[in-house]
Amino acid sequence: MDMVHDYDPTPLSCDKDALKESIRDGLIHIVGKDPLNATRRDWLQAVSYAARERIIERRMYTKRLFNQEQVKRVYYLSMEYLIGRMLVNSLMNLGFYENCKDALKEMGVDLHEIVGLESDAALGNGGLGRLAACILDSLATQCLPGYGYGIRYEFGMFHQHLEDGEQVEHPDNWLRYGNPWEFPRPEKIYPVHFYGYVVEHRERGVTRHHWEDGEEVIAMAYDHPTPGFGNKNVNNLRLWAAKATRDFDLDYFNEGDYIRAVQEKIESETISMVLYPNDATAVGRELRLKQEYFFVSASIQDILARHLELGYSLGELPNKVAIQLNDTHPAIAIAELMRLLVDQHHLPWQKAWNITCGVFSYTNHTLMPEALETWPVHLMERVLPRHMQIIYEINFHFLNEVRHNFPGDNAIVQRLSIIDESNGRQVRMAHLAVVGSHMVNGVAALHTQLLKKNLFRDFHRLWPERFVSITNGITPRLWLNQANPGLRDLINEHIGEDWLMDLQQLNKLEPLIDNPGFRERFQQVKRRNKERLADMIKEEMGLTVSPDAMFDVQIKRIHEYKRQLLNVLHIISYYNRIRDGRAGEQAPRVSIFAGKAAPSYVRAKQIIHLINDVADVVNHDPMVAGKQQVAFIPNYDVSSASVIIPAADLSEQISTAGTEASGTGNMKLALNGAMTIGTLDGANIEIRQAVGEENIFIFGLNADEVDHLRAEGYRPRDYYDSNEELRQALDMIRDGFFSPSEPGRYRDLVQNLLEVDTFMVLADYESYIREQERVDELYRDQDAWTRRAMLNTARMGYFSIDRTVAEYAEKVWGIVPEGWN
Ligand code: 26W
Repeated sequence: MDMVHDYDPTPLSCDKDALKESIRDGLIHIVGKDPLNATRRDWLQAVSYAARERIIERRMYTKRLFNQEQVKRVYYLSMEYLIGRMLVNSLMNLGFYENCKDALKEMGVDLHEIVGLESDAALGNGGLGRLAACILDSLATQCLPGYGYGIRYEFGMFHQHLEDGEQVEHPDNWLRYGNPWEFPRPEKIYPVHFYGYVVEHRERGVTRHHWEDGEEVIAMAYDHPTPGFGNKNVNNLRLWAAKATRDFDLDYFNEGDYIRAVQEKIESETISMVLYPNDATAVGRELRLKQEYFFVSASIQDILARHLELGYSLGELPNKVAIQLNDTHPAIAIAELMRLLVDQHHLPWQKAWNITCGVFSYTNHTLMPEALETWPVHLMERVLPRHMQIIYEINFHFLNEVRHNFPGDNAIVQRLSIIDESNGRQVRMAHLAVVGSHMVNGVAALHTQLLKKNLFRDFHRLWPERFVSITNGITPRLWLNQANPGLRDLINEHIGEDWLMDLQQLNKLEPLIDNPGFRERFQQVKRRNKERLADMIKEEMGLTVSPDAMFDVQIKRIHEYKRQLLNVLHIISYYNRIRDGRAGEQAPRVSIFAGKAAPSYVRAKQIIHLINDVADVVNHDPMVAGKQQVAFIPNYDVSSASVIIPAADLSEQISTAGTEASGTGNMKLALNGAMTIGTLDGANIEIRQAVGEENIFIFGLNADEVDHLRAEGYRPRDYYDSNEELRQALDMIRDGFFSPSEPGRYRDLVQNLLEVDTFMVLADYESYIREQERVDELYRDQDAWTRRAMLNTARMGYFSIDRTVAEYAEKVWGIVPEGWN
């Protein structure tokens, strides 16, 4: 009768002995190895299988419960998920990390030694992809019925190597040793159609559309169950892989062209082969459009199938289904749902449109113009002919509404149109996303304000109530509990573990800052984390850095707007001060960088080269030995972030005001007791509010001042002319001081700064240097510094992803928790 409870949810015990038995069993029967000569990787597989068995049981139970309770579900559509390693996360979320460690120990295996063998699931570029992973963790932890949909890329984010200081990309063959965390679902397959043409015909007085000919690819599901922390809820991330329709096209066989048959199969499977490594620049490539439609079509088909299978009507969709678009990458979903409702289910246009708008909502993650996706109409017409028609029709109805609201204003019609006619006819995906959604959100307060003021100004005039701000967050389960065991234990000892589910509890640490013993413990934790990072730097780069120095950290994608160059200019100026004997008592510093450049982003790669050239000079100059070092840690990913972040003293968040939508690294670093030096950009503004002005270093122009300066005519050369230290640093770069083997290497880079400087590096230089002096001064008073760093940790509760997700659940999705603890 009671469908949930006639299934025993936990037949497998999680005590040490049961785990031991599972691991041994998995090693022998799944991995196929004799415990006597199993490798460490074999043991890793075996432990992973032991965890997976327990996860999947809970998944089944959760699914039954959600079905029985007829919950509303949210589906998160994202091209990217930057998950990282799974084993420790799974064991900790399930609550048997310690038991597992003990079980392994009794079998002679050290858990610590095998976790590093797992490859990162790096199915994302940066902020947007990591946010998606944090959101999945939070949905499961808060017992919210939330499902991720994405692409199972065969190759994720490339591995970055450095050769003579330059980035070289290597493929990320992450599935090489198999993936114990996925469940292939060969029966969960959907056809996805490309190309061809549309035929119209009349059927009982209505026009129907048939999309005919073209190519078909099969999307096959791979499920990745995602366990919540501290409960028994397990949600699901479903990733789609492309498979050929038939293994081989029989026609070619009949024609005797065997090779051609194999080739076609391979070509259709390339759709899910590789993640585009672009962060913040749209790629107008056909394969990218096919990737987007491929995973969207499969996901929408799957969502509709589940909805109907559960016995709901299509009219009930907005009551049972919410779909979140993670940026515009999946925005074609709006046209796809319309197509399925109108062409396949024969709903009248207006009814289908009301359903569609009721279901979708859209998160914008960037204001950068080059990141805004547009597709040439002719490309969309060729690849997705029916969708192009549907977009025209959506636009037709929409523009009628615009004309009705702004009679006679033809300019606003052109500005709002989904089709950009000024640029050789392009489909503006952000416009499609706004028109087809009931809610649109920015990811920090300033970002949302700027969306309303600039990018979506006219939309905001039309539909002010559609826009909300939901500030990003991070999961404390990964970014504090797992990444920083020292700090975690110290916190638990004093305030218990409630903060793991309610990060605001960290404010209970505040009174402890007056406790010298606690401050000392806090310092010791940081010190040990710095030693751990120093070991990693030694091992990976052969560079010895001193944990006595301040660790000054900038870790993020390399992009001009993030202004790694500003940091470099400070490094050079500090270097010159030491050499000229002007540095005084300044504290020793290690400037640490990590981050990847998009392979086609020439200027970003040049910035990496420059950082390494500067590092080479600084690290070998006896005059600055013991005072200054520079390290570029290769291949920044979730795993290296987990080591770098807990070790940071200073967090560099120095983007040009108005360019960084939110930032989430800024939150991870502050939560782990790093002080921030930053501009009034993105979530830095809210971090300042939370931690207090005295506990953050703010410098530079604010977003309004940037606008004004640009409007009145920015002249970077004036700053060069009037600031001697700046001039000296720029001259050194330009004249080859750091690149003696190729003195002209950075000539055009410097020239660009002097003549264009789009991101106003020179305008903010002086204020940045002054703020860095204040940083130095405070750092030399270790006790004062530690107090402020602790206050950062204690006051970062607001930036929990659980608060973010609760806001989405309430304001956007209309879903509520369901489950047991
Ligand atoms: C189509 C190419 C492309 C690829 C990725 C364009 C744009 C993107 C993303 C929107 C870039 C991104 O990751 N944005 C970051 O999103 C984070 C999560 O909201 C924010 O914290 C960062 O500020 C924002 O840069």
